[in-house]
Amino acid sequence: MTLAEALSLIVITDRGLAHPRPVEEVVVDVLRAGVKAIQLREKDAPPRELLECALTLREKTREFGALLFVNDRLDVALAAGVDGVHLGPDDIPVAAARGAAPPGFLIGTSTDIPGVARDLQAAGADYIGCGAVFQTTTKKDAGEVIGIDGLAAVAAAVDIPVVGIGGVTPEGARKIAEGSEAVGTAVISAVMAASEPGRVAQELMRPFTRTETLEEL
Ligand code: TZP
Ligand code: MG
Repeated sequence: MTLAEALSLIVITDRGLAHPRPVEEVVVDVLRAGVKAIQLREKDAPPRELLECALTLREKTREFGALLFVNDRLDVALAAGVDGVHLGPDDIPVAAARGAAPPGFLIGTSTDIPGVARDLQAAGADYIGCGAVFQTTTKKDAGEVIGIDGLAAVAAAVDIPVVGIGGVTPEGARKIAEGSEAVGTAVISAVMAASEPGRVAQELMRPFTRTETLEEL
């Protein structure tokens, strides 16, 4: 499976939204449903707690052959031995992380500006999260809604995989797949707050999952 295929859906954690279920329970449900990328993002957790959570999720993701990323904290990601880190504009720069990380360690980053996306690719980023594509209430400083066109411009500017983020629902995922070269989406609330997270995850992945047609066989 390529990185782009694994990124057809990144499920991002939020224990507040998962409540009263433990966040691990929601993660296992989506892993069972076939999700291949999880990002641990717990903004309120101190590093020690984040590490504990990363170690727990590392076991689960390994069991299902899925990738695990830690948001914001390269130190926690390296200490937990996960697959990668997701670094935003306020975190340590991608080039600095690349210099400190072992070979094969994955670095995701965020931008909604095509020129910046090219620079991040040159700095060593493996994928880009781009948004907010749609209106979101989950991230207070998500900035302007960029729409499908904004996402399409970023995806067209780089060769590395781009995923759309921000207010993505199954309907939004279909629009993204139709209107851009993004390889998938990253979601928090659509999955974390769902009563059936695995079922919603499958709906979110479907538009990006290649099905062979007769002509291709
Ligand atoms: N970055 C841009 S929008 C966003 C992040 C982390 C929040 C996504 O959450 P949701 O609930 O899927 O809109
Ligand atoms: Mg960050």
